[in-house]
Parts: sequence; structure tokens; C-alpha cells
Amino acid sequence: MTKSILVINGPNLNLLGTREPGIYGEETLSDIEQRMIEKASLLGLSVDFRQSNIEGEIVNWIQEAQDGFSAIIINAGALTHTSVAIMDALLAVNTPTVEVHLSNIFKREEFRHHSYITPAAIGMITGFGAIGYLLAIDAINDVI
Ligand code: CA2
Repeated sequence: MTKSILVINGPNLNLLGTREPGIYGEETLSDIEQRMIEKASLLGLSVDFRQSNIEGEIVNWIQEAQDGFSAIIINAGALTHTSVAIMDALLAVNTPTVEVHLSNIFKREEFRHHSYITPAAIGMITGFGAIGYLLAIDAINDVI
């Protein structure tokens, strides 16, 4: 059976490609989804790509990931720096997780330097723009 990766995008990432291209690039979230689907299929994997502005919805998706998904790739957006609930959900499901950020969070404001996702992830890819999501597929493919 094809292994499936759940890709979760947090608040405001639906605005990608429309504002702040200097920080987040010119590609839309839909462009990134297409590139991920193509890359995953070359590796015999499938991708379920989602975005939500609602913390609780993201927690629900993570809980559901236990049934039917081999791995999670998550860019939790600003919730990265605030959400104990997302960290707890990721720790609870025990599904291999890679954290992605478009920008290099360590080159930005101090409050972005801490992530609640990292303790629950295998690792973090930060600062490579949209390519980071594709690198995350390679990382996941090596683990699952
Ligand atoms: O660099 C990343 O991927 C971030 O997760 C993006 C978050 C930010 O809060 C994190 O510190 C780093 C913000 C996502 C908002 O995306 C926008 C896209 C276009 C226009 C405005 C916001």
C-alpha cells in the first residue's frame, strides 16, 4: 500500500505568494502542494496537503494522523512559537514528524527562535523557502 504523508500548514500560510514575497517567496501554497505531490509520487509516496488558521483543527488532524499516515510534515506558522497543544498532540501520536519553515527563524526576531514543535520532531528544515518542503520529503522517505 502507498505510504501517505500528512502535510500541515498553520495560520496565514494561505496568504503565501500574495504578500511579503521578500520573506516567504513568490510561490503560493497551491504551487508548493503540486511540487510535493510530484516529488512524493516519484518516491512512491502520497501527500495529503492541508492548511488551517485554527489551532484546534490542527490538533485534531494530528490526532487523526495515527490512523492512515506514515509521517507528518508540519509548518505550524506562528503557532510554532506558542502552541503547547500542538506539541502535546505530536508527542502523543508518535508519528515521525519533520518541521519546516520557509524563512530561517533563527535569523529573525528573538521570539521566533523557540519552537514548541522541535521537541516532537525528528528535525527541522528552516530557511530554504519552498524547497524545504521537498527536502522534508527526502528526510521522511529515509525514515519510513
Ligand atoms: O518561516 C516560516 O515558515 C514561518 O513558519 C512562517 C510564519 C511565522 O510566524 C514563523 O515564525 C515562521 C508566518 C506565516 C505567515 O505567512 C504569510 C505569508 C504571506 C504573507 C503573510 C504571511
